[in-house]
Amino acid sequence: MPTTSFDKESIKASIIGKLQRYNGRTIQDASQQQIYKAVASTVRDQIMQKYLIAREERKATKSKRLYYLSVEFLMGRSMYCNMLNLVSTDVYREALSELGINMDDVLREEPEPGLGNGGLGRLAACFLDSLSSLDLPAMGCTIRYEYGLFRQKIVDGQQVELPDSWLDNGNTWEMAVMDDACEVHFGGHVDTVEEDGVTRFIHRDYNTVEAVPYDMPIVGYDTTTVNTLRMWSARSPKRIDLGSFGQGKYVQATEEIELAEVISKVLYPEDNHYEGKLLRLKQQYFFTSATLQYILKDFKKLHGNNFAILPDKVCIHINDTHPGLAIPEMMRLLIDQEGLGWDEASAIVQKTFAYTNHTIMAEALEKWPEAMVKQLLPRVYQILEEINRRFCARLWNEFPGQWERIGKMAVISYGQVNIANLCIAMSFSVNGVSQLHGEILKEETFHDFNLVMPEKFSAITNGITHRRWLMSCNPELTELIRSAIGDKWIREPELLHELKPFADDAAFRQKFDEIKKHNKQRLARLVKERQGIVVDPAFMFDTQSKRLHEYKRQMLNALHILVLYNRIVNDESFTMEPRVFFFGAKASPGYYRAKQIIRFINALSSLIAKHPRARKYLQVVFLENYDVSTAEVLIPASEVSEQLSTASKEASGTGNMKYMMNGAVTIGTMDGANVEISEQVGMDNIYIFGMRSDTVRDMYRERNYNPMQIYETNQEIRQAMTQMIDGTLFPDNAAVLQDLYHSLLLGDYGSMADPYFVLKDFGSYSMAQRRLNADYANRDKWLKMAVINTAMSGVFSSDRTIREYNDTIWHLDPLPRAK
Ligand code: 26Q
Repeated sequence: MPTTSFDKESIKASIIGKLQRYNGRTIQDASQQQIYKAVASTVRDQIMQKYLIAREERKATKSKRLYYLSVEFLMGRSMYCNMLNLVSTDVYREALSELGINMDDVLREEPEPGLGNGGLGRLAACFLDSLSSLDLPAMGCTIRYEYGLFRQKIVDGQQVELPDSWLDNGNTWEMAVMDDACEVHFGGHVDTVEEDGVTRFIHRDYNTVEAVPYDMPIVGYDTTTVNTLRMWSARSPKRIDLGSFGQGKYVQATEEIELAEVISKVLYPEDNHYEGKLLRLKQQYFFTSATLQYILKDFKKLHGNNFAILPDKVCIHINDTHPGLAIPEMMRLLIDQEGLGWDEASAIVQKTFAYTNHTIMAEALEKWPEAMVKQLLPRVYQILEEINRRFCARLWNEFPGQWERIGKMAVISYGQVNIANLCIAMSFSVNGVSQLHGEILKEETFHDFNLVMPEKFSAITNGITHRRWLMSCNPELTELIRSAIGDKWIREPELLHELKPFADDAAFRQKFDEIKKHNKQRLARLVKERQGIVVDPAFMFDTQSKRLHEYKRQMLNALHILVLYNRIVNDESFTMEPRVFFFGAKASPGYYRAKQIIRFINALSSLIAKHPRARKYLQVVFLENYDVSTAEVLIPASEVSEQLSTASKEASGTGNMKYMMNGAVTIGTMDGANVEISEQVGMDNIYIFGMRSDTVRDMYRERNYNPMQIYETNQEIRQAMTQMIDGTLFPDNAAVLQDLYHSLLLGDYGSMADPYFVLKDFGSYSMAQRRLNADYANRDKWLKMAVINTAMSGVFSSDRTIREYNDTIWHLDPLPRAK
């Protein structure tokens, strides 16, 4: 149990004092928001005490620090996890209850910083939690978006997007660090001048944007280490000049200010999809340039100008390609600002950067138009050209005369800057996020790179922090585990496997089941409160929650539900275990087909609700606005975890791990980390179906897949498909899903039909579902599976992932623990 000098009485006194001083209120007449702020700032006070010590410690030890650069950090709420890490949540709960305050109400007041789309951003957040908990010195670096991912509402079965203004009431966890504010330059041109025989490059006539950092302390579990998430905010160097008001220049000045500040205004809502937008490029350069300037400034403060040791003191991790411009930016600063030569700078850079790839989806790989980069970042562009020239010369030696191959590997070719190629060429490590993904990177996506530089490639399977995704979101299960196997697993999560024998302990299973029931009731309350929908906790809870994307195949799930509906309606003797299917998914606002899938799911929900017999067995609930906080209620309540991506497409998945840890059984394909999950639990404790990744690859190569054949021979599929467009789902407008229907059967505009093999895998999925349904009816069997899933989930703790990253890539020394 974490220890602290902050006991119950001092917490109480502190809360009362803060309300008095800041708001002039007593607890009785303070608003919920004021109470939240007061409670949060008592937590913050304790963090600050530690933060101070941690900073001193860093100055003294001068140890190597990791900078984890990511355009997304999907942090979720902080207060509960901070309490958990600092003291015990129980002390707070008691203190609040003695003040007549319900802690859960207070926790709900915290706005959730949704500074991420999905998996990649949430992974970054889990990594920060583990880094601090393992005492590894690190700083996360990102953009302080004024608006995070949009809030989703469902209106008439369709997604509507609303802005997420999470900063409206201020952010208790951050502080501006004005000393570290710096300038970022865009546009202009570069002059080359000779000075004493040395060529210098001078950037002129640029536009300046000011970067202001806001730091958020990241506390580890029961440790003195406090790391930082640094969020850069864009500001115009121009202040509104009242003098210009009268001269009519006021509007112009305001426009200029807006142009600068728009850079950190909003998070792009595309997930696994790239669009070459100028503002997005500005965002990426903005935060990487500010970060690199800070890294060098901090390095010089601690180590002077001895840049040769920089790779021993700094490691920069690039979370996917989005922060890739950090590479030429570091070259620029070392050469233009610090006066190093190219070779020296390049050697340092290549020992400092590491890159993780998170997707093999071709449409997500970043390629920027050369002209855009040249105009926006003229000096960086020159550096990219030189990197490219040297890299292509090296490739020419490896593959003489093979222009096409070199063109594909080049940093600049065919009028585009290829950021993934840049990252591979200039990093010392390139890694995938699961075994299978790592293999695909080596064998396919980056095949030619692997021939030339095989030593760079590795795969480290993703993980999730068990502190948030078990201890914080499922306190009852945490207690049950404690009572069975003690506390050691909290620091060494792999020890959760000691729980395995308890799968055969009837009394333990009973308690496990009770807890699941409580969590189902908690979810039922949330659904009732938020959406007015009544769900029966006696039903099986089956969930698919993740971004909406064709490759994730929410369609497979939805079509199967429609088939179940038909079985019930067509055959009076048909029965099944009653089941609620929950969906949680945001669609990128411009992704038409994804939005149609949301319409399909919602129409399905109404269709079932209208049929008296169908609704005895089936219910479909589309949860609005799926975010981290919703996941924290949804996942502990789920019994079935749907992980249906077309094999080879999901790099890892991390939701799959969260469900498993909370005792849900997976039905899924051999894709991403499902492969490792199946290895951990064994094939008897997971429902695997569908084509394997190599078969999928062959099917793409052979180009002879014809879903129409399946449609013609499989009556159940034919009926369900027909219902998509015959008015069954949309009586008033049968054509709503026309495009979706066509994409599955015919393909459009010359593209392949059913490119993610929904129809192809349907039969196998449906069979797996039959087995699952039968097993669920056997309570003992089912609960054993559930317990084994939790017991074997320890390796998916991000602590294991971070240890692997550290042992093989970062080589950071843990900070000593202060007394
Ligand atoms: C790129 C350029 C321009 C605009 C947007 C983007 C962009 C934004 C987000 C590209 C990709 C993403 C997000 C990718 C992502 O979340 N990938 C997921 O990463 C997880 C963590 O490794 C994996 O578990 C998932 O399998 C993978 O899909």
